[in-house]
Amino acid sequence: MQTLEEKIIETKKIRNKTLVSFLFFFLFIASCVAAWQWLHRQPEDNGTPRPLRAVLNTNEKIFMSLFANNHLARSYPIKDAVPRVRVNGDAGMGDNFDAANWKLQLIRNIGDTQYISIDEIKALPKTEIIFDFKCIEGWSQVTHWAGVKFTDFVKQYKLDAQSQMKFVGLNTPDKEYYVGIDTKSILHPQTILCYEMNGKPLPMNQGFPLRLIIPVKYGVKNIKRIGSIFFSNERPPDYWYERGYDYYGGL
Ligand SMILES: Nc1nc2c(c(=O)[nH]1)N[C@H]1C(S)=C(S)[C@@H](COP(=O)(O)O)O[C@H]1N2
Ligand SMILES: [Mo]
Repeated sequence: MQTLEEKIIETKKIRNKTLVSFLFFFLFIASCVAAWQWLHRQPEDNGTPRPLRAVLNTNEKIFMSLFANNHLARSYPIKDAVPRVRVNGDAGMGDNFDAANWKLQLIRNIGDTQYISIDEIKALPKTEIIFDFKCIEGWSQVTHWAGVKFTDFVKQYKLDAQSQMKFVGLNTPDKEYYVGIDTKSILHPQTILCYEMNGKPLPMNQGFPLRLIIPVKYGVKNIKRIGSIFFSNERPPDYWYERGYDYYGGL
């Protein structure tokens, strides 16, 4: 049996413990708020506070070092491909586009641009891919595409010197949407310059006449309505990178 005195002491102990816990809880919350405020007082680097950008850059280095050409995105049987493919993103997809006179601008070097028609591209070996297309917004769907492997395009147009460079840049004809991709990823065997979806020419809102399909990357890098392609050792401008996402965009 506890004496009255012992009971009082025990109650006091519990009260002290509760107070200390509350104090710690309060300090914890306060330091979270302070850290958050500090983070947002830091200078920005392409749409995100500099410390967060540093984390993204480190992650990117790790992902790049793990990348391998024999690591394929999973492919699916044709019956799994959805018939109605979601349309997402319309930057650079304005109405004032002259599809009939479109030619791909292949910028081989500064001041040396080659113009390539869609028929010339369709004449190259055709590759199909059915894979799970993933958007950073959190949705994904199994979709079916066809076009020419980027490596076959490189072979056909003798871009050996260019493909030694670190990055490839792609722009829409109006330059409203643009992506930069590390050359290793664009030379991955599943990357295609794509002109067909579900066995038919690409619909206008999905990038007619030519888009990029790059299964090793998130949706953002799968640029629709390609206008020009160039090569560079510096990171080309990238639409979503400038809005705070990581540059690499790998899966
Ligand atoms: N020109 C252009 N290409 C783009 C975008 C865009 O806004 N403009 N959005 C990207 C994003 S975020 C995704 S998820 C995919 C969506 O492709 P879909 O519309 O064929 O589903 O396109 C990518 N390519
Ligand atoms: Mo996306």
